[in-house]
Amino acid sequence: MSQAAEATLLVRALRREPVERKPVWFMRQAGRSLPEYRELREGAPMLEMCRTPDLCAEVTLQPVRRHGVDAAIFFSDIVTPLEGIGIDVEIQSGVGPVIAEPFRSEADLARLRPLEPDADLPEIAEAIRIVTAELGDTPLIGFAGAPFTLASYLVEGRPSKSQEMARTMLLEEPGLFRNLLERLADIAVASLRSQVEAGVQAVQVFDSWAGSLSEATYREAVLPVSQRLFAEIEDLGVPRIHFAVNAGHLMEAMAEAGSDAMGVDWRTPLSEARRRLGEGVALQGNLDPTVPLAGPEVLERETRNLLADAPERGHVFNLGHGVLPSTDPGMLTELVGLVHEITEKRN
Ligand code: 1CP
Repeated sequence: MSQAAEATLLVRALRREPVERKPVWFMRQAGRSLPEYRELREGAPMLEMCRTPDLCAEVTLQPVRRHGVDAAIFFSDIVTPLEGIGIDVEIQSGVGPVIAEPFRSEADLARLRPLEPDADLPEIAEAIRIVTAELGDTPLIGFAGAPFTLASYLVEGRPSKSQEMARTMLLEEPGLFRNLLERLADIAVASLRSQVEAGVQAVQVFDSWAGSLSEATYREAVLPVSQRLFAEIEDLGVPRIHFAVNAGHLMEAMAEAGSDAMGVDWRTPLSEARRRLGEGVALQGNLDPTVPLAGPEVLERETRNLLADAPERGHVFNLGHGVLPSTDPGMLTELVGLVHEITEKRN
């Protein structure tokens, strides 16, 4: 990693080193809240965009130009690697990922061959190279779907509120489900390794739907696989963030997977997360994504409250989940300014 990359606010905050002011970026900062995104998206299927390096690079850069965030997140989706190995998946507008032939039995394991990023998804490394050249000193975050969350899409075949089919398979056929998770971990590792090689300076593993599991089930069925995933990217030397929604009950267990930082959703106060997790892990989050919808006074009040409750060291400001599509982009620009102003004063 270059000297410049070492020095970014994001990387230092994720390593719990002192920073002049807190870094801020937003999950789903690229996307439907931006008119310039909607204009480019017009008519282009999402996964096709992910295969077009210039478009992908442009959409990744849009929120950095507009809001002055301290990091870009690479524009792609957690199901892109599945498409890369030949799974028939489509991202339906207003729905999310839909799998043509959901994963149902042992025979389906054969469809989950290893990912070879250079051959299967060369567009991603190319887009990352374009983005990092344009970003200059602003770091780029790469990402992957965690095994359980990807498994839930494969088994359910589409977005699901409580992952009932996936959780049933986990209980009824634990060996098969474990094999599925192991293959998905291999795919995530291959994808993340190639993203880092192409230039991303931090990675986030999204286990968005892990919160539907009890702690005991998470520990038994998912944690060992996620632990292996994080261990197999440790040598890359970039900070690793681990995130789930509605998973306050799993916080300690998920932290045991071995990331450098935990993404916290808005339901758990950051001071509570710090108390439960200790000083050894950085925290990212966690403004309620509806706060930017509620007007400038609420935005300032809630941001000040959150920062007063957040640890001084090892905190990256973010929302507690993705930007809601109806968010006024002006409020996000405002929020970036607020976080910079408030945290600069304190240092
Ligand atoms: O314009 C459109 O209609 C497409 C909407 C869209 C976008 C912009 C989808 C469909 N994915 C994305 C991009 C995306 N997905 C990014 C890009 C970078 C950024 O954050 O700006 C990232 C990091 C993701 C990751 C992702 N995809 C997650 C994990 C994060 C999270 O929100 O919890 C998940 C669960 C998905 C699946 C997915 N893809 C798209 C949707 C609508 C969904 C969620 C569906 C569901 O509710 O299950």
